[in-house]
Amino acid sequence: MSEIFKNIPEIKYEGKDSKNPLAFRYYDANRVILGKKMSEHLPFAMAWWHNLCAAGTDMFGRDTADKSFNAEKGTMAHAKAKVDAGFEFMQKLGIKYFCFHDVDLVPEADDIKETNRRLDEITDYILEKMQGTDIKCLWGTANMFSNPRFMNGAGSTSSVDVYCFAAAQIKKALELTVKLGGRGYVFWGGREGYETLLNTDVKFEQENIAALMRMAVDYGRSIGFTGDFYIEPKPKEPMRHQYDFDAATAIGFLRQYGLDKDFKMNIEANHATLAGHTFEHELRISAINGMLGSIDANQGDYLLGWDTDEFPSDVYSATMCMLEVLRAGGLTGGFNFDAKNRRPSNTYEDMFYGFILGMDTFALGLINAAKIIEDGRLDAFVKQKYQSFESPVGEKIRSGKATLAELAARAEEMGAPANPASGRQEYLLGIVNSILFN
Ligand code: XLS
Ligand code: CA
Ligand code: CA
Repeated sequence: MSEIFKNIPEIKYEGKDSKNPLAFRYYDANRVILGKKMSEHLPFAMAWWHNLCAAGTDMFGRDTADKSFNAEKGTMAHAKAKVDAGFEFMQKLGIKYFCFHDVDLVPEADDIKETNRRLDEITDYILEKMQGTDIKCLWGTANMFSNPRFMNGAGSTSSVDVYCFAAAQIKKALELTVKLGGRGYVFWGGREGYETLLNTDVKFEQENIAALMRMAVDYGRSIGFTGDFYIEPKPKEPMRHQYDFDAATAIGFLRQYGLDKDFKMNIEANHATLAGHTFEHELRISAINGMLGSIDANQGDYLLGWDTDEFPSDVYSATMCMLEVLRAGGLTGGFNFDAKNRRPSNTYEDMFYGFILGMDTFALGLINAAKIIEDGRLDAFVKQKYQSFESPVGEKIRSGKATLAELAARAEEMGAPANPASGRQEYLLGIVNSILFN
């Protein structure tokens, strides 16, 4: 097999003064931060679909990039060429994980038995390539949103036959995830939502989605899948209303249907902002519920109201993200660059620049977040802010022993309480800036 990304060397750490475009300026895999190597803090992953499949097509125009990798598209030879390209790409960048949808790996046949045969063949080939490397699958998933059969959803479809088809795809994708050593299995509810209540039974649809997830958990556990199942929340696009709007909604759904022990969240930055939240808000809500599993590392554009899936370049946001991840004790999943080059960035070099940008951005985020934690002023401020709850009455409230009548009596006794102390937001933002730009 010949080299695909000719003229692109292994990407190395050269330090912040390097002007070499094909080098890391901040991501230094072996650098130890808060007792752990950067590479352990940041298990990066390549998204098969964006990196090896998407070639720039949008609603207004066709491909701008060539992702044929010297093979005829739509053939198994092309599927294998993508594997070769993917492994060369990951090895040159030091990426240890990949994520995939079933249909990213092989061209889908009309007959699912044939598609599954192709999937067996390609995953045998991926396994072969994995040997002698430390590359593994981060998570797998089934694409249950592109094919027209899923126009009314997969778990939420109105057709019992389509529902069975979705079950078949999940079954196979789970088997492949186990075969490739995957840490997780994702449900992104691409068409699990609705356009109008005039034609939709929401309760019926949500119950069916939960039943499909329950069957997936049972089957996954029966074939030795010990990882986490993830819901990846997204509020809209493609559907007008998506059932997994945000982390809080998805967590409520999982609890409602008794799925919360097997599932965690896969939080995507761009989906967080589409839901009107910050990335760090979604991470915090997941973490405090014990459900911070994995991250789709990308970013949106504040001028555009859709899912632009850009490579992360916003160091401030990456810093806030890494603060949440460090405080939560790390991820059981990883950081999947669910990101694509802009349409005019259409060369092989651009594919590498995207990852170098993303990896350096998260390395900076990690370095900054560790400094903020070591500095201690932010954490100390938050602790101090709630200090009044360390009083006897505060402790009674916190331990669930207080009564409303008792608290009301105390309020009557004291008259009007003093205003709480200042939130000092500007002071705290100043601390963050002084740490970021010291
Ligand atoms: C789409 C999602 C999708 C999931 C996997 O917006 O990000 O790519 O990550 O199905
Ligand atoms: Ca995603
Ligand atoms: Ca996305």
